[in-house]
Amino acid sequence: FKLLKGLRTGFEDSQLFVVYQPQVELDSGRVIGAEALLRWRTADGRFVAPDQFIPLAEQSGLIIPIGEFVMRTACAQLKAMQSRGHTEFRMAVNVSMAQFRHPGFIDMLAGALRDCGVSGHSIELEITESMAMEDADLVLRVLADIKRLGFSVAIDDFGTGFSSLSQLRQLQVDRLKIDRAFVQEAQSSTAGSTIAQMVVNLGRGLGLTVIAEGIETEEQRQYLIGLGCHEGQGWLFAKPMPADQLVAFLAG
Ligand code: G
Ligand code: G
Ligand code: MN
Ligand code: NA
Repeated sequence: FKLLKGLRTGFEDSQLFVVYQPQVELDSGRVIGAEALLRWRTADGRFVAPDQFIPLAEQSGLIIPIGEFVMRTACAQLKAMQSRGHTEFRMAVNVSMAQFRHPGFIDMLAGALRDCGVSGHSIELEITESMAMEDADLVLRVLADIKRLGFSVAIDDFGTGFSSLSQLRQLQVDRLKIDRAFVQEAQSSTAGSTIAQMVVNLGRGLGLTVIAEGIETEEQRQYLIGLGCHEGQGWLFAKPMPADQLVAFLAG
């Protein structure tokens, strides 16, 4: 309860901000985009982990204004990258089930695009695997509206939920994100490597792009390339960084 109160006043006092983690094409290393990640630094300088405060924001409804803040911040940053010549840059933004359920969600997205002067075609929304398998009718309906605005859609944390493969086939998604747990177990455990391999094959078989997260070593990068994984994200390439550093990172 105290944390929720802190989050509410922290949001009002601009303690929340967005960092960006580059995403690369695995074989060439070319930067193709970035994932926007929310951060909370309290007044006394401590960081609260997203795993702690995002569930709280979801339960309390605060995720609606906070999610809008993230979307608008990411869209404005995207616009800034585009005006520096990075016209192919793709911005990925995480969204919650609570946002999908909110009746104003699609209008919020359309408003953010309009006000920032960007197209949905340069933005990817990340939904988690468990979310994609929950409330199928609602998710299918909202996804259709999202696709109409031009957004692409990725399924985050793939491999950790309980996907219905027939449902996955129905969803209008563009990309699967292999959860970092499988990337990190891929070379040390048979189960980890089996799942990583299965997710890549499943994604490719469905005509989707596959991106692996949490890549920390060159060995992991080579292993994933060998599996046929297209894209990656992780400390090997870059940690999440503030907007000004992202601009410098792209400049090379
Ligand atoms: O940055 P970090 O690895 O600590 O992120 C932890 C989790 O928080 C990730 O699973 C990520 O998807 C989630 N997360 C980060 N930013 C946002 C956001 O803006 N909205 C939502 N819904 N989740 C986010
Ligand atoms: O949305 P998602 O939960 O997938 O967010 C990615 C999270 O993973 C972020 O919190 C980010 O800080 C974290 N992360 C990104 N790259 C790495 C990595 O290479 N190793 C580890 N351990 N965590 C990472
Ligand atoms: Mn994500
Ligand atoms: Na993830």
